[in-house]
Amino acid sequence: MCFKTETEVERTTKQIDKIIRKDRKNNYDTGCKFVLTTLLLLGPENSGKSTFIKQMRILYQGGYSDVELNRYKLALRENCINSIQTLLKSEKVILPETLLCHKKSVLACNGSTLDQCCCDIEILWSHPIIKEAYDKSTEFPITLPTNAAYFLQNVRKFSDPDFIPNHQDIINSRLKTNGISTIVFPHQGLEFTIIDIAGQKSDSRKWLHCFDNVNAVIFVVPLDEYDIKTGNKNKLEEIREEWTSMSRHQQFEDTSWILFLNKTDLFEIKLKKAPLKQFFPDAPDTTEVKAASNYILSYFTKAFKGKVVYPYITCITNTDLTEQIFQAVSHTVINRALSHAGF
Ligand SMILES: Nc1nc2c(ncn2[C@@H]2O[C@H](COP(=O)(O)OP(=O)(O)O)[C@@H](O)[C@H]2O)c(=O)[nH]1
Ligand SMILES: [Mg+2]
Repeated sequence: MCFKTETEVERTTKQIDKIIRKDRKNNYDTGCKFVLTTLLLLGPENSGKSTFIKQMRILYQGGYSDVELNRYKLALRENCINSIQTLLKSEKVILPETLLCHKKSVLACNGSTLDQCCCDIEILWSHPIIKEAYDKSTEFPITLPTNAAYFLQNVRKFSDPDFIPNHQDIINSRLKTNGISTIVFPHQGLEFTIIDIAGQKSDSRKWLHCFDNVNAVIFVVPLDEYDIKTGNKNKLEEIREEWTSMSRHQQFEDTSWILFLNKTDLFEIKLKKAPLKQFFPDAPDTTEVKAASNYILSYFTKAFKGKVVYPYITCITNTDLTEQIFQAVSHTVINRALSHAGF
């Protein structure tokens, strides 16, 4: 989505205000008083922005309502069927005769009829040809959902009519965000508002002024996309251009910049299969995650145009780690706010 008219901007600002007022009312009902702090999440699609907001929700707002759990249940079933169908539809996956009936059954199903092909998915997923296709999927012209293996391993659980997603299921799910999502919660004596502007990439001048009072921008980079090409560019190169352009924006002149190099777990697995040096010739010849992420870190910090950047290597699906990182981020934001105020 991008804002084309002034009314769209106004509508979105109102939408954010409404969510903030609602969350704030809940917070004030607990009797707290807060200093306001706003964090803006930026970064490409699929980098982990919504997952970060989900973690904040679990950590600081006590989780999800029944209606939301139901939405995630449906999303997980969709994620699961989508993962196996994507593999089966690849021209590179040639199945033996004995598996064709299972393929047919799976291709005829959708998220709401997952239970009817649960056994077929289990048989296919345990077969070496499908496992191999999954391992090599980045070499094929297909895009598997992140965490496809998690969805396929859990097909029986997701198909159960009484299935209720737990936090881990929700964190691993992919529910595409359209438009802006916001969360407001008290933490360390501050009221945090975190805004995820999702896919509003084009023409940032149209929407950036909706976010006047941002204390820090968190820019999320999916480390595991170093081996993906978009057009004639590497995906990380494309993301770095966005990073440069956003960090030089005068709107964020006095804003703290926080860089999340995310999906370290997937990065670590991928480094063993696809050497970083193959895609970035001046990278160290290593499969070691620390050295490889340090290289990507300097790749991004060299292209940074703001005043100061605080980098973190993250795995946002890990709740404990994300809690620790958020503690550090909030300290940074508080300290910067105090030094700006002359303390
Ligand atoms: N394994 C792994 N998956 C992640 C991580 N961060 C996000 N994801 C998954 O990546 C997918 C996309 O994340 P999402 O937060 O929706 O991306 P967004 O488009 O930036 O909002 C989801 O399935 C998440 O569970 C991570 O650190 N590790
Ligand atoms: Mg999202």
